[in-house]
Amino acid sequence: MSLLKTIHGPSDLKRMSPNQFPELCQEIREQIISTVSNVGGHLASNLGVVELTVALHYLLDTPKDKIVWDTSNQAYAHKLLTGRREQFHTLRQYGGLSGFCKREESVYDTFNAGHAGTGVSAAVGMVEARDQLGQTHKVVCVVGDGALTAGMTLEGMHHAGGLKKDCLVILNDNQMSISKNVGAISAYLNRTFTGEFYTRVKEEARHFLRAIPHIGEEMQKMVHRAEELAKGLILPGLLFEELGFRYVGPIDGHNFEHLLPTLENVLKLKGPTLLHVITKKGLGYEPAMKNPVWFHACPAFVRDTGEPAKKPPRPSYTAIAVNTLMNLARQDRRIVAITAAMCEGTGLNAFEKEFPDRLYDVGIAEQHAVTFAAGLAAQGMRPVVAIYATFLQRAYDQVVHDVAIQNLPVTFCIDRGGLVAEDGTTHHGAFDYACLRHVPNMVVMAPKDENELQHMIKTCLNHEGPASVRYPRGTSLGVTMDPEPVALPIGKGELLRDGTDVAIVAIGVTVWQAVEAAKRLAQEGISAAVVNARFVKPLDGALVGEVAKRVRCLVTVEEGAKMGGFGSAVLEALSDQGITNLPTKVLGLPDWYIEQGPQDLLREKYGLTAEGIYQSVKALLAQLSSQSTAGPVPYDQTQLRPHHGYGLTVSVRETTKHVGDDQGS
Ligand SMILES: Cc1ncc(C[n+]2csc(CCOP(=O)(O)OP(=O)(O)O)c2C)c(N)n1
Repeated sequence: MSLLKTIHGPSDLKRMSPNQFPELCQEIREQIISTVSNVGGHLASNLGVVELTVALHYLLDTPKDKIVWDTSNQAYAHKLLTGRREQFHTLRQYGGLSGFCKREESVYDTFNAGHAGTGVSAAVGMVEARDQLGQTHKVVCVVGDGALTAGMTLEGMHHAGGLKKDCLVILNDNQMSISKNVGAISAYLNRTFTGEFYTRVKEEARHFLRAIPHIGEEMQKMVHRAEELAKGLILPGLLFEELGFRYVGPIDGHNFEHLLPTLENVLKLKGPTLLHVITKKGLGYEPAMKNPVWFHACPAFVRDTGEPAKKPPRPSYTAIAVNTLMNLARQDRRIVAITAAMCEGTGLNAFEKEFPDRLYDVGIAEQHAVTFAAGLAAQGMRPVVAIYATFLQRAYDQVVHDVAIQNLPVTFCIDRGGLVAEDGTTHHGAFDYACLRHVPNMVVMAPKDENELQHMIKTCLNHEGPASVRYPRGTSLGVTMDPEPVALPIGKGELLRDGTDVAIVAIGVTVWQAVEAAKRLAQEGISAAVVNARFVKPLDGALVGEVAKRVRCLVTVEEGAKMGGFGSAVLEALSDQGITNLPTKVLGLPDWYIEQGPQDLLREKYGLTAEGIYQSVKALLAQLSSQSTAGPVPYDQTQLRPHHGYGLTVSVRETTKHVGDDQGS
């Protein structure tokens, strides 16, 4: 009889005997491994926190007591124990469970996350709310050693230490961010448990798999050994004590004999407390233990071998970008690359291999990454910040205040621009065009394909000021590559097709979709011009204006938020040129948060495919013909459509077939 199947919520867990927990954990691991092998996800982090999650839900009175999971990429066991086991197979899929905590998904999810380092601040807010409201529940934040390097975590601890309110921070220390954790804080944590204790925990973990058939017996031995070792090894966490936290630990996060009594005791302590728990990423699945970096956030894989289920047919945009960067770095000693804990994701691990002393992994510290780049640029270097669009959001002020005002030559390689699929709402790169295009001095580019990408990277590095190039998640198109990257003229778009009925002005990955749409329109006798804008800023207003003058209407396309984005730039350019009577339509992401789902599906849903563009052009032309007989076109109601996710009940008027509900949560 499965133990996990008997758990419909934490109260069922409380009815169990702790003796059953090792078996339960084994079942939880099984469930996580089999689901993630099908749908992909954050495997290694989740396998590392199974015991900790069971212990927390056993001892706390959730949902009255609050658990805040920092980043919340490690909340799968939490989901399984809080009534979501039956939906677990839908994890990270369109309409399914989120891979992160979502308040709209469960009362047990106390705070939405996806970006690292927000947990402590949110927990401190909850502590204050509790006290302000005269409540008595407990607030516990689980934060990883990677997220501990985020400035926000330290800001939160700094505040909490000063407030002196009851609050427990659990440091889930697996010595890994996505890759090996870096920097002085990580080195500090290392020193706290160097030597036997940590080595032993690792040893125990290694034997874990072998131990499973004889759980009881082996566990007892492990407990005994760990207890022996722990004696006298509990070193003060000076750093945390100085920040006003009582430090307890380190303890073995896979050992219930330690976890349960220690947690029970620290939950009774007054004031801010930090419990240091040592865990092992990937525990319970050998391939993930061997390669926790790949299994941090992996695609679907073959369970028996740990190999990816599918191999991409062509290199990714990321790989092309980094190859270009390496090519240019060979010729220019001033080029250095910076990542904020995303060496693998941004492809910079290849750069690091060739230029180990020209790659900086600054930890989860996007703000620092950007200002650090500004400092390098101020002294004559050519820094390249490779960063996901979504994480650049955190460094907005640094882009403006530290880079752009001083017109410093920092290159931003903005990866995962646009829709990113399964990671969903917190990870889509929706706002970068809008965030960057109003920043004076900034050049904002997006290539139509990988060949243009290499030229744009060269353009950035040639430019004597800040410049960005944004490219999507996924496989490149397979176009022929020019032998060498060449700098493009800044602010010049290209006219890919001329036409007289409609102008489709597109940017980035939407350009080829626009060309496809134009071909289809041509079959119906509709003559469509297609402009590849290349630059969101400086926009080629002259080209747009010239084409606009010979068509009857104009459509813009971008894979980004419509508000203040590329389409807005085109409309402003038309208005600046006095072209005010041309019917227009802006295609892009609407004013609500986009749900998780496959890129193709979301592109279709939001009308950003060739078919969607074709339909929008036809609708606009139809409006034009009806307008000539029936007066002005009414204001597009889709602009008014309210946010429809997150449990809010609102009435929705569907006005086009390409926008729809935010059903992801
Ligand atoms: C602001 C931000 N930058 C980068 C990331 C990408 N990221 C996701 S998880 C992770 C590592 C987190 O490490 P840690 O906090 O130790 O948690 P673990 O996964 O090891 O449990 C990183 C860098 C992110 N989510 N948020």
